[in-house]
Amino acid sequence: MRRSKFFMPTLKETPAEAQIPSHRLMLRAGMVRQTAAGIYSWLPLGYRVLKNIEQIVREEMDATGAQEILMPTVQPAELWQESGRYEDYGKEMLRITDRHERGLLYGPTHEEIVTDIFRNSVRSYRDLPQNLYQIHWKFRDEVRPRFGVMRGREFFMKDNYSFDIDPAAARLSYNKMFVSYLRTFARMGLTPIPMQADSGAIGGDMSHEFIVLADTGESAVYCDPAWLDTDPLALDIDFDGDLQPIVDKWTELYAATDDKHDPANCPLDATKLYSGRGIEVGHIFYFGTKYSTSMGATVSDDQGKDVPVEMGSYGIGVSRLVGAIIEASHDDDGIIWPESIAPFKVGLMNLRSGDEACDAVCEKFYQDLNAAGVDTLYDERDERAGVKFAEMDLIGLPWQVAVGPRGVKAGTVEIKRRGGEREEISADSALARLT
Ligand code: 5CA
Repeated sequence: MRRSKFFMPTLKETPAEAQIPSHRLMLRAGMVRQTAAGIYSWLPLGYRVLKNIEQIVREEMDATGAQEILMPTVQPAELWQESGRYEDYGKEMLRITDRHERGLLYGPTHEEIVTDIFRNSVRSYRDLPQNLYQIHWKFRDEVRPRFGVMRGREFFMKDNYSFDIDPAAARLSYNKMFVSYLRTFARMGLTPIPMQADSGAIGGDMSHEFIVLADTGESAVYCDPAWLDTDPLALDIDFDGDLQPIVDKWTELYAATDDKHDPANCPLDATKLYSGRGIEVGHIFYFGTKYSTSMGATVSDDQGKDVPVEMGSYGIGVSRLVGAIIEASHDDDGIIWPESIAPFKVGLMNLRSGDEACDAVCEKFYQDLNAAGVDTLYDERDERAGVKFAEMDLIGLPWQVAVGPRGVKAGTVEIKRRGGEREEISADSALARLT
């Protein structure tokens, strides 16, 4: 992509309304624009990141055997009256009346819809287990939307729902999601810490929040420092095997948010405890037959008896993750994207646009990167070098390559990892390193 053509409305000034680094940086880098309180439009740079995160979430969901569906954002009120949550949900639910005076709502979550699909489609234990997911918009009319996409009113979520014949099978489904979440967040360069949690408005018996560490996080976290040395990507995981040992290994280490942490009952000495701040990026729930009983979602078991299906639901804050990753990875100059989700891998800067030799080296380098399938943002504008360097640091691409007249004469380009040291090497070696 050529910078002169790319729609990336960066800001020089720090927007006054933004209180935390991710919100400031996302606005300054032209990733998003606020359309209304807690409601954002995603511009090309931000949308690329959102899609990369979505794709990692999708790949990890597919690896567990879950299947992707797409449910409507607008839902009928009747289904929520059946489950008993229509009144309970309160003012966070955006209620809509259509021209026939029927009650609709913009979905804050999808347990009711998916339970309705299930009860109309599945009759027998032979069709279980099932696990259905979607990646889509939700709306919650938060009292205080803040911190940009981290606490929005409209936000992008991966939500999935498991259906099993009995509690033991439901536990297997829960474990799959637990382990899959560890992998998902680790692939984004994050350190995920699962914590036992309350099930709140979703309800149920067992629940874990997945918190990632970031200094500006909303929750205080206390945990065994061993958490910080565990690498989920090093685990050999077989989703058809018994995952209980992995879940046990991860949950026997101490971890709690401040509302749960009780120094008097903490098994670790205060001096040995890691304390920091974190952001909730995922939440999983096992709630048994809460919705299947109230909504009549039953299947016949192997004795021919009708039983309510056992369910769990599992959420990942996909749009929140964009902010969370920035909170976990930035410096004074801007964002530092992990390579797995970066909007482009390489930022190529022509430091003397219009100079024949520089233009020729840059054009060839750009074409070679494109031919090798390396996503590149090529800044060929007629701008000062300082402006280009500052913008590249702000938008945080993993690699920067600068081409100037001095280097071109010497047969070199300057290559730098975002946040690392500059190196002068030949254009060919630079290309080899990036492809
Ligand atoms: N039905 C369940 C699981 S699908 C559910 O809705 N869970 S949740 O309420 O915990 O939301 C799942 C995830 O969505 C949260 O862990 C969080 O990362 C994200 N999320 C929740 N509220 C917001 C919000 N207002 N803005 C951005 N992300 C949010």
